[in-house]
Amino acid sequence: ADEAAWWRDAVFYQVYVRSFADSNNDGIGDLDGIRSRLGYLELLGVDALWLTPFYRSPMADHGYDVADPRDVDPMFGDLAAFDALVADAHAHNMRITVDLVPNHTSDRHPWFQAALNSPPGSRERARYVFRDGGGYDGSQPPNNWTSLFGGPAWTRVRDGQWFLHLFAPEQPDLNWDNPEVSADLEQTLRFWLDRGVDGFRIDVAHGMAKPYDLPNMDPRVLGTSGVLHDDVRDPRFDDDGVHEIHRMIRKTLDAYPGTMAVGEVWVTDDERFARYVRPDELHLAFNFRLVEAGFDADQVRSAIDHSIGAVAPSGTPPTWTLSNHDVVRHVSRYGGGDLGLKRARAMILVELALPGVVYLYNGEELGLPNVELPEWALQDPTWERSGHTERGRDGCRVPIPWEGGVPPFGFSENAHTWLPVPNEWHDLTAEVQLEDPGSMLSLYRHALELRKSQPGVAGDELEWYGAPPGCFAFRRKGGGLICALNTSGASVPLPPGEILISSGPMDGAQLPPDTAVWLV
Ligand code: TEU
Ligand code: CA
Repeated sequence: ADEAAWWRDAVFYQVYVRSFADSNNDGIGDLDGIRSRLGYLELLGVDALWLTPFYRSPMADHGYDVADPRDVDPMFGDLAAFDALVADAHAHNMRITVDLVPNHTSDRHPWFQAALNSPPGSRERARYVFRDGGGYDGSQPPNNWTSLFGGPAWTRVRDGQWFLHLFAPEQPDLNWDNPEVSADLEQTLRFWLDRGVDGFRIDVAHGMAKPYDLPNMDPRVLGTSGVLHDDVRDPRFDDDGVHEIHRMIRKTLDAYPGTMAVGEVWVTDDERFARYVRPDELHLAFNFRLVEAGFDADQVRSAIDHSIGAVAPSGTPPTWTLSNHDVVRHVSRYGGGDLGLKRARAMILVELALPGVVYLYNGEELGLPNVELPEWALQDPTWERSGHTERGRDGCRVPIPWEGGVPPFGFSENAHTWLPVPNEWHDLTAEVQLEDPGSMLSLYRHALELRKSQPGVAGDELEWYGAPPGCFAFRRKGGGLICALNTSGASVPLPPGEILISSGPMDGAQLPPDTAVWLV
């Protein structure tokens, strides 16, 4: 049945809920705001939405610190607003997937509050990872693990014990050896499935399970972000025990036909990565190789080959991502300004020509750049915890400009939005771009429509053509469509065929620098 499943070649659209559309003018995006923009998303031509966490939360990590996973935070609406959003999205032929955060809770979750108020060794503490300290007097953390947001992964509580947090101290890690923890996640899954969701995005899906004895990190992986360093394993992530959790999740989903789960799996070893996508585990796993590749044909090609190769043994489709809410927007990564835009236009044609599943990040279809926010505006915990050496992730989370000439451009009627929207974005509004056939938005709409209508975009394997240095061309096997990309400094001849769509003006019959085309 999976061979025909809707998600195998779907285009998902990630909605960063705080930043999408504000219905009640408090300056923060919300569920009713999303509902009011479903017409736009249908016009854009996406198949499904991924909503970032909207659950009850004190918002220490903007919702990735969940205090109640089975309720909507009043900031974003309520359960009735969620039900209305699901119903309307379905009426617009779009599916809804939601974020799950099983690695940790908020420190305000009733479980963690109970753990703080209970003694060492209690049942309440056993839902989290509490340990006695190291050093002769227990004043040192239990091991040398670091938090991905900076500093030690341990915080000490009043009675002297320490608790583990791979992210902020407001995000204590759950103890997945405790059956209460998995029973609770199963309840959360059913809660949202019964409300009609079509699937889940699983946060830190390679985390959750921890090795029983919590061995020290190898000094060579200290200070990295959990990515495997060649043959050196990072004990914080990708513990074998995590697979049992994914099998529980899959079993629950299988009782709701047509639903799916995609995991955030930051594991670079192909074999270990492939263990997550199986008929009895995750349907899909993100890979971030296109995020890591520069605008360079060789790097992009090797990212593509690698990603396809990693999932081939599993028979599951690859996934493609250029941007998300954790990384610098790709227009800026590619050089910014007109050059960044031109390259981003080329890369969306590459991405949409590939076999598998595409994840778009809200605002990329408008060509939004990362924003250099003033320091007073920064809110991301990674800014605080880095000791202000890193600017954090706010720059890719600025509210979406919809219409009009004055910030926040229809995102809200309140001028004080949670992050300020730059004045220059009056040229980038959805309203302006819908009218302009040369806009980024028009390119996305056209390419998404062609992707649906071209039978040639169906085959699962790629065939590469010989191409000049700095260029590549591939065809989906069994189909007619060829995609060619030029990242070199000079125009190059095109493969034979008729041009279906190009990311920018052609140079006579030649493909100019920073440009991609589809040919049939
Ligand atoms: O991200 C996990 C993760 O590994 C990345 O956050 C990355 O290490 C980080 O962005 C570096 O700054 C997920 C979510 O996508 C992220 O937004 C959350 O902050 C994080 O989990 C904690 O829940
Ligand atoms: Ca609001």
